[in-house]
Amino acid sequence: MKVAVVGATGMVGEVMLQVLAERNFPLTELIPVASERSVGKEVTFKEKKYKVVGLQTAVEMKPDVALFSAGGTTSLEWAPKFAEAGITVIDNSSAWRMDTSKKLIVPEINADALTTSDKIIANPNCSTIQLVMALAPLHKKYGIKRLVVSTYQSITGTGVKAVQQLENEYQGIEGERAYNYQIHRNAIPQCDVFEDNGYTKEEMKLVRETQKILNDATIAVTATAVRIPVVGGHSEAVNVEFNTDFDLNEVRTILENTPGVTVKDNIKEFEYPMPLDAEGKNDVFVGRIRRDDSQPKTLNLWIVADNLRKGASTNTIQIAEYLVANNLL
Ligand code: A2P
Ligand code: 11C
Repeated sequence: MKVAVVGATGMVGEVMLQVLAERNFPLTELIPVASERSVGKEVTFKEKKYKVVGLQTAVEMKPDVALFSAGGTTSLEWAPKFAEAGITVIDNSSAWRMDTSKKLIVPEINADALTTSDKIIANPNCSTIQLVMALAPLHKKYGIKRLVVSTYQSITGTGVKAVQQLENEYQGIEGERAYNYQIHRNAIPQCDVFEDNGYTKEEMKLVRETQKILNDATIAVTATAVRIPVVGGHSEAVNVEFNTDFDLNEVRTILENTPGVTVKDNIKEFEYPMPLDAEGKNDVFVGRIRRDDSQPKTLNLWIVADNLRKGASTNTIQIAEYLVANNLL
Protein backbone atom coordinates (compact mmCIF):
# COMPACT_ATOMS: atom_id res chain seq x y z
CA MET A 1 0.00 0.00 0.00
CA LYS A 2 1.28 3.41 -0.99
CA VAL A 3 -0.10 5.83 1.62
CA ALA A 4 -0.19 9.64 1.47
CA VAL A 5 -0.69 11.51 4.74
CA VAL A 6 -1.96 14.99 3.87
CA GLY A 7 -1.23 17.32 6.79
CA ALA A 8 1.68 15.13 7.94
CA THR A 9 3.30 18.03 9.83
CA GLY A 10 0.14 18.85 11.81
CA MET A 11 -1.09 17.59 15.20
CA VAL A 12 -3.33 14.88 13.73
CA GLY A 13 -0.88 14.02 10.92
CA GLU A 14 1.92 13.33 13.38
CA VAL A 15 -0.30 11.00 15.38
CA MET A 16 -1.38 9.32 12.12
CA LEU A 17 2.26 8.44 11.47
CA GLN A 18 2.59 7.02 15.00
CA VAL A 19 -0.60 4.98 14.69
CA LEU A 20 0.33 3.66 11.22
CA ALA A 21 3.65 2.49 12.68
CA GLU A 22 2.16 1.00 15.86
CA ARG A 23 -0.54 -0.94 14.04
CA ASN A 24 1.91 -2.17 11.40
CA PHE A 25 -0.31 -0.92 8.59
CA PRO A 26 0.71 -2.77 5.37
CA LEU A 27 2.53 0.24 3.99
CA THR A 28 5.14 -0.03 1.25
CA GLU A 29 5.66 3.68 0.67
CA LEU A 30 4.83 6.75 2.74
CA ILE A 31 4.12 10.09 1.06
CA PRO A 32 4.02 12.89 3.64
CA VAL A 33 2.16 15.92 2.30
CA ALA A 34 1.82 19.45 3.69
CA SER A 35 1.60 23.05 2.53
CA GLU A 36 4.19 24.60 0.20
CA ARG A 37 5.81 26.08 3.36
CA SER A 38 6.85 22.60 4.47
CA VAL A 39 7.91 21.07 1.14
CA GLY A 40 11.38 19.54 1.53
CA LYS A 41 11.14 19.28 5.34
CA GLU A 42 11.67 15.80 6.74
CA VAL A 43 9.35 13.64 8.81
CA THR A 44 10.41 10.42 10.50
CA PHE A 45 8.44 7.21 10.11
CA LYS A 46 9.71 3.92 11.60
CA GLU A 47 13.15 5.47 12.04
CA LYS A 48 13.36 6.41 8.34
CA LYS A 49 13.24 9.98 7.09
CA TYR A 50 10.81 11.05 4.35
CA LYS A 51 10.70 14.39 2.52
CA VAL A 52 7.43 16.34 2.59
CA VAL A 53 5.88 16.97 -0.84
CA GLY A 54 3.13 19.30 -2.07
CA LEU A 55 -0.38 18.23 -3.02
CA GLN A 56 0.10 18.18 -6.80
CA THR A 57 3.25 16.04 -6.50
CA ALA A 58 1.35 13.69 -4.18
CA VAL A 59 -1.42 13.16 -6.78
CA GLU A 60 1.21 12.45 -9.43
CA MET A 61 2.84 9.85 -7.14
CA LYS A 62 -0.46 7.90 -7.27
CA PRO A 63 -0.85 6.56 -3.74
CA ASP A 64 -3.49 3.86 -3.16
CA VAL A 65 -5.00 5.81 -0.30
CA ALA A 66 -4.68 9.37 1.02
CA LEU A 67 -5.40 10.19 4.65
CA PHE A 68 -6.37 13.88 4.76
CA SER A 69 -6.09 16.08 7.84
CA ALA A 70 -5.15 19.51 6.53
CA GLY A 71 -8.36 21.45 7.12
CA GLY A 72 -11.67 21.75 5.29
CA THR A 73 -10.51 24.14 2.55
CA THR A 74 -7.68 21.83 1.47
CA SER A 75 -10.05 18.86 1.49
CA LEU A 76 -12.75 20.63 -0.53
CA GLU A 77 -10.27 21.56 -3.24
CA TRP A 78 -7.99 18.51 -3.27
CA ALA A 79 -9.97 15.43 -2.24
CA PRO A 80 -11.87 15.42 -5.59
CA LYS A 81 -8.57 15.74 -7.50
CA PHE A 82 -7.15 12.71 -5.67
CA ALA A 83 -10.41 10.80 -6.18
CA GLU A 84 -10.44 11.59 -9.92
CA ALA A 85 -6.92 10.13 -10.11
CA GLY A 86 -8.33 6.90 -8.63
CA ILE A 87 -6.93 7.49 -5.14
CA THR A 88 -9.26 6.71 -2.22
CA VAL A 89 -9.40 9.62 0.22
CA ILE A 90 -10.28 9.25 3.89
CA ASP A 91 -10.95 12.79 5.03
CA ASN A 92 -10.72 13.95 8.61
CA SER A 93 -12.09 17.45 7.98
CA SER A 94 -15.71 18.59 8.19
CA ALA A 95 -15.80 19.25 4.41
CA TRP A 96 -17.66 16.12 3.23
CA ARG A 97 -19.30 14.70 6.33
CA MET A 98 -22.84 15.91 5.68
CA ASP A 99 -22.67 15.46 1.89
CA THR A 100 -25.42 12.93 1.17
CA SER A 101 -23.26 11.22 -1.45
CA LYS A 102 -20.44 10.58 1.07
CA LYS A 103 -20.35 8.02 3.87
CA LEU A 104 -19.51 9.03 7.43
CA ILE A 105 -17.79 6.07 9.01
CA VAL A 106 -16.94 4.75 12.46
CA PRO A 107 -15.69 1.25 11.57
CA GLU A 108 -17.13 -0.48 14.66
CA ILE A 109 -20.57 0.88 13.73
CA ASN A 110 -21.08 1.23 9.98
CA ALA A 111 -18.01 0.18 7.94
CA ASP A 112 -20.15 -2.48 6.25
CA ALA A 113 -21.72 0.35 4.21
CA LEU A 114 -18.44 0.89 2.31
CA THR A 115 -18.00 -0.23 -1.30
CA THR A 116 -15.34 0.18 -4.01
CA SER A 117 -17.25 3.22 -5.33
CA ASP A 118 -16.55 5.24 -2.18
CA LYS A 119 -13.62 7.37 -3.27
CA ILE A 120 -14.04 10.09 -0.66
CA ILE A 121 -14.90 8.71 2.78
CA ALA A 122 -15.57 11.08 5.66
CA ASN A 123 -14.14 10.61 9.14
CA PRO A 124 -16.47 12.09 11.77
CA ASN A 125 -15.64 14.85 14.21
CA CYS A 126 -13.68 13.79 17.30
CA SER A 127 -16.38 14.61 19.83
CA THR A 128 -18.99 12.71 17.75
CA ILE A 129 -16.83 9.59 17.37
CA GLN A 130 -16.39 9.01 21.10
CA LEU A 131 -20.09 9.73 21.69
CA VAL A 132 -21.42 7.24 19.12
CA MET A 133 -18.86 4.59 20.07
CA ALA A 134 -20.51 4.35 23.49
CA LEU A 135 -24.07 5.00 22.33
CA ALA A 136 -24.43 2.81 19.21
CA PRO A 137 -24.75 -0.50 21.10
CA LEU A 138 -27.20 1.08 23.57
CA HIS A 139 -29.23 2.59 20.73
CA LYS A 140 -29.50 -0.85 19.15
CA LYS A 141 -30.87 -2.32 22.38
CA TYR A 142 -33.06 0.47 23.85
CA GLY A 143 -33.49 3.08 21.07
CA ILE A 144 -32.30 6.62 21.83
CA LYS A 145 -35.02 9.25 22.05
CA ARG A 146 -33.02 12.29 23.14
CA LEU A 147 -29.43 13.19 24.00
CA VAL A 148 -28.07 16.13 26.00
CA VAL A 149 -24.31 16.42 25.53
CA SER A 150 -21.90 18.78 27.31
CA THR A 151 -18.29 18.64 26.16
CA TYR A 152 -15.00 19.55 27.82
CA GLN A 153 -12.63 19.70 24.86
CA SER A 154 -8.86 19.53 24.63
CA ILE A 155 -6.98 22.39 23.02
CA THR A 156 -5.24 19.85 20.74
CA GLY A 157 -8.50 19.75 18.74
CA THR A 158 -7.75 23.27 17.55
CA GLY A 159 -4.21 22.42 16.41
CA VAL A 160 -0.61 23.48 16.97
CA LYS A 161 -1.47 27.17 17.40
CA ALA A 162 -3.71 26.51 20.42
CA VAL A 163 -1.14 24.30 22.13
CA GLN A 164 1.35 27.13 21.65
CA GLN A 165 -1.14 29.67 23.04
CA LEU A 166 -1.61 27.69 26.26
CA GLU A 167 2.14 27.16 26.63
CA ASN A 168 2.77 30.90 26.16
CA GLU A 169 0.06 31.87 28.64
CA TYR A 170 1.33 29.33 31.15
CA GLN A 171 4.80 30.85 30.90
CA GLY A 172 3.52 34.44 30.82
CA ILE A 173 4.83 35.05 27.30
CA GLU A 174 2.88 37.29 24.85
CA GLY A 175 2.22 35.51 21.56
CA GLU A 176 -0.19 34.69 18.78
CA ARG A 177 -3.62 33.44 19.93
CA ALA A 178 -5.77 30.63 18.52
CA TYR A 179 -8.79 31.69 20.61
CA ASN A 180 -10.50 35.05 21.20
CA TYR A 181 -9.68 34.72 24.91
CA GLN A 182 -7.02 33.43 27.25
CA ILE A 183 -7.42 29.65 27.62
CA HIS A 184 -5.08 29.16 30.60
CA ARG A 185 -7.20 29.02 33.80
CA ASN A 186 -10.32 29.46 31.66
CA ALA A 187 -13.25 27.60 30.03
CA ILE A 188 -14.44 28.97 26.68
CA PRO A 189 -18.02 28.03 25.67
CA GLN A 190 -17.19 28.21 21.98
CA CYS A 191 -15.67 25.42 19.87
CA ASP A 192 -15.50 26.32 16.16
CA VAL A 193 -17.56 29.18 14.66
CA PHE A 194 -21.16 30.17 15.43
CA GLU A 195 -23.99 29.18 13.10
CA ASP A 196 -27.11 31.31 12.50
CA ASN A 197 -29.13 29.33 15.06
CA GLY A 198 -26.95 30.47 18.00
CA TYR A 199 -25.17 27.12 18.30
CA THR A 200 -21.53 26.56 17.37
CA LYS A 201 -20.57 24.43 14.39
CA GLU A 202 -19.02 21.91 16.82
CA GLU A 203 -22.36 21.61 18.65
CA MET A 204 -24.21 21.09 15.37
CA LYS A 205 -21.67 18.44 14.29
CA LEU A 206 -22.71 16.50 17.41
CA VAL A 207 -26.35 16.78 16.33
CA ARG A 208 -26.08 16.06 12.60
CA GLU A 209 -23.22 13.56 12.56
CA THR A 210 -24.75 11.46 15.36
CA GLN A 211 -28.01 11.17 13.41
CA LYS A 212 -26.14 10.28 10.21
CA ILE A 213 -23.85 7.64 11.77
CA LEU A 214 -26.64 6.01 13.78
CA ASN A 215 -28.80 6.28 10.67
CA ASP A 216 -31.72 7.73 12.59
CA ALA A 217 -32.83 11.34 12.05
CA THR A 218 -35.45 10.99 14.80
CA ILE A 219 -32.84 11.08 17.58
CA ALA A 220 -33.11 14.48 19.25
CA VAL A 221 -29.71 15.90 20.19
CA THR A 222 -28.77 19.13 21.95
CA ALA A 223 -25.20 20.08 22.81
CA THR A 224 -22.96 22.62 24.52
CA ALA A 225 -19.29 22.40 23.51
CA VAL A 226 -16.68 23.97 25.79
CA ARG A 227 -12.93 24.36 25.35
CA ILE A 228 -10.83 23.78 28.46
CA PRO A 229 -7.06 24.01 29.04
CA VAL A 230 -6.50 20.25 28.78
CA VAL A 231 -4.25 18.32 26.40
CA GLY A 232 -4.94 14.56 26.61
CA GLY A 233 -8.46 14.25 25.24
CA HIS A 234 -12.07 15.33 25.08
CA SER A 235 -14.55 14.56 27.88
CA GLU A 236 -18.34 14.47 27.59
CA ALA A 237 -21.16 14.48 30.13
CA VAL A 238 -24.00 12.71 28.35
CA ASN A 239 -27.64 12.43 29.35
CA VAL A 240 -29.50 9.81 27.28
CA GLU A 241 -33.24 9.24 27.23
CA PHE A 242 -34.18 5.88 25.73
CA ASN A 243 -37.45 4.68 24.19
CA THR A 244 -37.49 1.58 26.36
CA ASP A 245 -36.32 1.13 29.93
CA PHE A 246 -32.98 -0.50 30.73
CA ASP A 247 -31.31 -2.47 33.43
CA LEU A 248 -28.18 -0.71 34.67
CA ASN A 249 -26.18 -3.94 34.96
CA GLU A 250 -27.15 -4.84 31.43
CA VAL A 251 -25.99 -1.39 30.20
CA ARG A 252 -22.62 -2.05 31.86
CA THR A 253 -22.35 -5.50 30.30
CA ILE A 254 -23.21 -4.14 26.83
CA LEU A 255 -20.55 -1.43 27.14
CA GLU A 256 -17.98 -3.88 28.53
CA ASN A 257 -18.56 -6.14 25.53
CA THR A 258 -18.26 -3.35 22.96
CA PRO A 259 -14.98 -3.50 21.00
CA GLY A 260 -13.10 -0.22 21.29
CA VAL A 261 -14.88 0.77 24.52
CA THR A 262 -13.34 0.36 27.98
CA VAL A 263 -15.55 0.75 31.03
CA LYS A 264 -13.78 2.44 33.92
CA ASP A 265 -16.40 2.83 36.58
CA ASN A 266 -15.61 1.99 40.18
CA ILE A 267 -16.51 4.94 42.34
CA LYS A 268 -15.50 3.14 45.55
CA GLU A 269 -11.93 3.35 44.32
CA PHE A 270 -12.53 6.75 42.67
CA GLU A 271 -12.06 5.17 39.25
CA TYR A 272 -13.53 7.04 36.29
CA PRO A 273 -12.17 8.12 32.91
CA MET A 274 -9.98 11.23 32.66
CA PRO A 275 -8.08 12.78 29.75
CA LEU A 276 -4.76 12.29 31.55
CA ASP A 277 -5.30 8.53 31.39
CA ALA A 278 -6.89 8.45 27.93
CA GLU A 279 -3.97 10.25 26.27
CA GLY A 280 -2.13 8.04 23.79
CA LYS A 281 -4.79 5.29 23.92
CA ASN A 282 -7.03 4.18 21.07
CA ASP A 283 -10.06 3.18 23.15
CA VAL A 284 -13.06 5.24 24.26
CA PHE A 285 -13.46 5.23 28.05
CA VAL A 286 -16.85 5.26 29.77
CA GLY A 287 -17.61 5.78 33.43
CA ARG A 288 -19.97 7.41 35.97
CA ILE A 289 -22.69 5.13 34.57
CA ARG A 290 -25.85 5.91 36.51
CA ARG A 291 -29.57 6.35 36.21
CA ASP A 292 -30.96 9.87 35.86
CA ASP A 293 -33.41 9.77 38.76
CA SER A 294 -35.19 12.92 37.59
CA GLN A 295 -37.04 11.13 34.77
CA PRO A 296 -37.72 7.57 33.56
CA LYS A 297 -35.65 5.57 30.98
CA THR A 298 -32.77 8.02 31.27
CA LEU A 299 -29.05 7.38 31.78
CA ASN A 300 -26.04 9.55 32.62
CA LEU A 301 -22.57 8.74 31.28
CA TRP A 302 -19.11 10.29 31.26
CA ILE A 303 -17.17 9.56 28.06
CA VAL A 304 -13.48 10.34 27.48
CA ALA A 305 -11.16 9.66 24.54
CA ASP A 306 -7.91 10.91 23.06
CA ASN A 307 -9.29 13.21 20.36
CA LEU A 308 -6.15 12.87 18.23
CA ARG A 309 -6.39 9.03 18.39
CA LYS A 310 -9.90 7.48 18.18
CA GLY A 311 -11.28 10.96 17.53
CA ALA A 312 -9.12 11.38 14.43
CA SER A 313 -6.06 9.29 13.42
CA THR A 314 -7.02 5.88 14.79
CA ASN A 315 -10.52 6.02 13.30
CA THR A 316 -9.12 7.13 9.91
CA ILE A 317 -6.56 4.32 9.91
CA GLN A 318 -9.16 1.75 11.00
CA ILE A 319 -11.21 2.79 7.93
CA ALA A 320 -8.13 2.25 5.76
CA GLU A 321 -7.52 -1.14 7.41
CA TYR A 322 -11.14 -2.12 6.67
CA LEU A 323 -10.73 -1.13 3.00
CA VAL A 324 -7.54 -3.21 2.73
CA ALA A 325 -9.02 -6.22 4.54
CA ASN A 326 -12.13 -6.18 2.34
CA ASN A 327 -10.36 -5.48 -0.94
CA LEU A 328 -12.16 -2.17 -1.40
CA LEU A 329 -9.25 -0.03 -2.62
P1 A2P B 1 2.04 23.01 7.25
O1 A2P B 1 2.75 22.44 8.45
O2 A2P B 1 2.90 23.07 6.05
O3 A2P B 1 1.31 24.29 7.53
P2 A2P B 1 -2.62 21.74 12.49
O4 A2P B 1 -4.10 21.63 12.37
O5 A2P B 1 -2.08 20.88 13.57
O6 A2P B 1 -2.14 23.13 12.55
O7 A2P B 1 -2.02 21.10 11.11
C1 A2P B 1 -2.50 21.39 9.85
C2 A2P B 1 -1.80 20.51 8.81
O8 A2P B 1 -2.38 20.83 7.54
C3 A2P B 1 -0.32 20.80 8.66
O9 A2P B 1 0.36 19.64 8.27
C4 A2P B 1 -0.30 21.83 7.55
O10 A2P B 1 0.93 21.92 6.85
C5 A2P B 1 -1.37 21.27 6.65
N1 A2P B 1 -1.88 22.30 5.76
C6 A2P B 1 -2.43 23.50 6.10
N2 A2P B 1 -2.79 24.20 4.99
C7 A2P B 1 -2.45 23.44 3.93
C8 A2P B 1 -2.54 23.60 2.51
N3 A2P B 1 -3.07 24.70 1.97
N4 A2P B 1 -2.07 22.61 1.74
C9 A2P B 1 -1.54 21.49 2.27
N5 A2P B 1 -1.42 21.26 3.60
C10 A2P B 1 -1.87 22.23 4.42
C1 11C C 1 -12.26 20.45 18.12
N1 11C C 1 -13.60 18.85 16.93
O1 11C C 1 -11.76 19.81 19.05
C2 11C C 1 -12.62 19.85 16.81
C3 11C C 1 -11.43 19.51 16.02
O2 11C C 1 -14.50 19.30 12.54
O3 11C C 1 -12.77 18.03 12.36
C4 11C C 1 -11.71 18.97 14.65
C5 11C C 1 -12.59 19.87 13.81
C6 11C C 1 -13.34 19.01 12.83
O4 11C C 1 -12.51 21.63 18.18
